[in-house]
Amino acid sequence: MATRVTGKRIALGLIASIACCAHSLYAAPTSSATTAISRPFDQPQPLSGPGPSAQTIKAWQDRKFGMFIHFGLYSIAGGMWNGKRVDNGYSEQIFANGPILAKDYEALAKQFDPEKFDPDAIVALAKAAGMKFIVITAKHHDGFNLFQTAQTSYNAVDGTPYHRDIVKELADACARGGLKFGVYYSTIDWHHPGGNTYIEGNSNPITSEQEAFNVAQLKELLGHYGPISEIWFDMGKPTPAQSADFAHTVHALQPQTMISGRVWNYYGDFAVMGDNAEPDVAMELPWQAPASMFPETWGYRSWQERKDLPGKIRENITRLVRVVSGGGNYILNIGPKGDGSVVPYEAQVLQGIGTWLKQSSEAIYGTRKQPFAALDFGYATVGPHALYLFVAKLPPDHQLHVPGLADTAFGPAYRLGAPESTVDVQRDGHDVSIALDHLAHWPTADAGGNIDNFMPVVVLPLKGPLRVRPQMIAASADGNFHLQPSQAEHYLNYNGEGYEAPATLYKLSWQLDAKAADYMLTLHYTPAAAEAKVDVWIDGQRYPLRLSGTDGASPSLRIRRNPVAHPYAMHVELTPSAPFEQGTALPVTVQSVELSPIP
Ligand code: H79
Repeated sequence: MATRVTGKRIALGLIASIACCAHSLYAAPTSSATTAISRPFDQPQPLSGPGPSAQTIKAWQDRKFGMFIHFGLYSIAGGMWNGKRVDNGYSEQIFANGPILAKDYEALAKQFDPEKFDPDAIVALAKAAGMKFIVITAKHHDGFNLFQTAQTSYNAVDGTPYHRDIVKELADACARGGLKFGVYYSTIDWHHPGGNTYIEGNSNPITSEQEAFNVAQLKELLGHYGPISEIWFDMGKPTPAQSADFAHTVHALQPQTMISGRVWNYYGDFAVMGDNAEPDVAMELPWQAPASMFPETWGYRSWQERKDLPGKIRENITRLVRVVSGGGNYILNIGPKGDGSVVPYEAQVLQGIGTWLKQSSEAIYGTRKQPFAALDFGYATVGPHALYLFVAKLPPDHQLHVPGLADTAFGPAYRLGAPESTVDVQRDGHDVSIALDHLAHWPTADAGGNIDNFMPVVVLPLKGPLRVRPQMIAASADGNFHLQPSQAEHYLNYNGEGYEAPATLYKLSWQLDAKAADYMLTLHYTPAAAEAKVDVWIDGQRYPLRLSGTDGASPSLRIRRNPVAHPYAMHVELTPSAPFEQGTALPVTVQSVELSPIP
């Protein structure tokens, strides 16, 4: 039988000198190469090297909504070449999609003179939209640079009639306007001598010469433009050493810059979903969902059909709310025209979102993810003093049913923005419900084009701690549990070896309606050649397990429930042996976890 080891003993054993680590789930830095933060032991630890502080990460997460700008030479082409539409792939990639000869594409630089590019107006638009940060394409795959770089004259200052540093001007405008500023940086370069043009998925290997070029540019970007709140690495298929090189270059100059997961090989400070994708599993680490106005393009496309403005506003409010309710950050793109002007339709979408956000801001910024697996009426977030319910779909009985909240004390509920009309929260078994018809300001009819009435928010003021009884798995009649992976919450590692690499599983988590205090636990797994080590966590207590590999069943483990730490459910988790770094996958394929009570 495996020995029982407490998390506290592990933490103290590893780093005896750190006094802050007495909590059983918290890890100290695990090696001499320090990381800026450590996370609870049942979560992946950041890879080594300096990085953003816990405070920076929290502030980044609290911003929730930002602007992406795709702007470059491709904006002049606008999805057209030689008078014809180029419709295979994104318009910012027209160089490769055309395909266009390098000398012909380069000639666009002589036309680059975006006289209508107005950084202060863009900042004002972002603020009107409720956005808290802006990220612009300093360099996209075409290799053209919006900033002055000593590495090549192929940049807005030295290679165009515009002669101005767009990155600098936007950085300054963000500073004036109080927005955080970040840069997008593609590590591939179709224009680089000897570089590849398009290969499948833009998963280009990075030559060591390209790596050196990128590092030199990163030093410029992190050195010359003030604080960079995030750097949005994108694409390519760097080696782990190259990802580390890029990340370490950034953090050596600005440890507080949040690095996107698309630096790959798990070196990011936040995970990035696929283009226009959202996760379908629970997330516990910082993450962001990147979105374009239309999935077909990020760069300006002159012939894009832009219809149904109210629908586009509603779509983006819904995406924002869904992402924020999952604890993420939503970054929505605009693709200005070649002259630098913002497409009116895109400005109107942002203004529409801003109108909605003005009345709903309390329920978005600075909130935490919803503590429920799913809600039939929509989404939720948790603020310091309230639970916020976003009503995407009016339930037929006009009541909002929220599971597992019977032990939370609430003040009277009201519609956000209309606190004068209230309704008491009803207790309903383990659940609570709110009768919307008792609210004077409830929109009874379909919101239609009226954004003010779209996705209304109900506030449940908290009068004490939020206590959520999770959805629990019941024991069979004999008190045993037979836990399947399909019943578990899955936690995934994103942004491994490039865009096409699938996310890997690092944690399974079950909530059990356990009646006994002590159980024998056995893990069943698909036999494999190698030995493996995993940790079982019971109510926050770590139990290491050594798996022979060949057996398919673990030694049995005596475990004990901790109802003080987890009053409702017994929380069972499986992770790689702690501490484990970002990117570490569970070393075995789990078939089931069996628990039987010990009388
Ligand atoms: O800058 C934007 C894209 O140009 C860049 N990422 C965003 C933020 C990007 N470069 N390469 N890729 C994304 C690879 C993505 C490929 C795919 Fe697709 C996206 C495959 C399916 C969706 C492109 C669009 C190919 C088919 C449709």
